[in-house]
Amino acid sequence: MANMKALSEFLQKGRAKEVKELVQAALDEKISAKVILEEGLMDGMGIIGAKFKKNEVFVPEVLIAARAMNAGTELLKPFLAEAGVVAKGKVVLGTVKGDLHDIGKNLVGMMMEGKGLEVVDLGTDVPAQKFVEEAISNNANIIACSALLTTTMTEMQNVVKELEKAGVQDKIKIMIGGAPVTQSYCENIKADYYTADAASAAEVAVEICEA
Ligand code: B1M
Repeated sequence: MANMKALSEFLQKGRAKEVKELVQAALDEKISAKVILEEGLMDGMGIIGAKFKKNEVFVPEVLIAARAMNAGTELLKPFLAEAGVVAKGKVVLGTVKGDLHDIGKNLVGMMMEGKGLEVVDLGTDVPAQKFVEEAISNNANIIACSALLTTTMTEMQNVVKELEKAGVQDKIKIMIGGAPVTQSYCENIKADYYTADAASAAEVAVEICEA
């Protein structure tokens, strides 16, 4: 029987091959993608994060754990999709300028695609102007910004300003999220929506596109 504790431990050690094997074994046993994600992969990354904070592990260990996490989530991608859904809108997604964290952003993208939305993923380290240019040229309904650093989340305010400058703030909504981001920060910078996790982000995105 696939073991979520073992999955979490292999992720913490950055053992991508074993992580992939255990994720596949769990899927073969019909364990839900949500359980694998939350009790295996995110549990492991949460432990690594706590150790990183206490200087018990360092950037290289975190990086290989992150690679293992991305390898695992990639296998889950088709299982996070909902059967029979059709595209309801378009989202331009990215991690803001100066920020290289992409695991949460990738999850947001997968969940949104799973709900049938079309996602244009701009990657990491995306300047405010680029979010806006891409949203306009792709005729997107939503700009979705992720940030994991207190020093980079401020770029989200620039996205709001750039969108206003382009005069399309009524047509394109801005969603923000990531560990240091809060509802009150969202209100302060006059972004449109804050959500705390990837699944909620996908739900809100669908609501925006259907409105
Ligand atoms: Co970084 N790092 N890191 N790191 N790293 C954090 C974020 C940190 C909290 C660690 C710590 O000190 N405990 C800390 C930030 C402190 C702060 O600003 N308050 C930190 C730091 C300091 C740094 C460096 C500066 C370290 C250094 O170099 N000295 C450096 C910065 C590099 C840069 O970006 N310029 C750095 C580097 C790295 C790695 C490259 C090694 C690696 C990233 C690899 C990668 O992403 N490919 C890394 C990692 C992995 C982490 C931790 C350990 C894990 C992040 C993660 O992926 N979590 C993290 C500690 C932690 O979070 N506990 C840490 C799992 C992921 C699923 O969660 O991304 O939060 P998360 O996404 C969640 C929600 O936030 C939400 O949905 C997801 C859940 O469903 N969400 C959204 C995310 N985006 C959303 C968007 C939405 C809605 C919801 O709407 C649009």
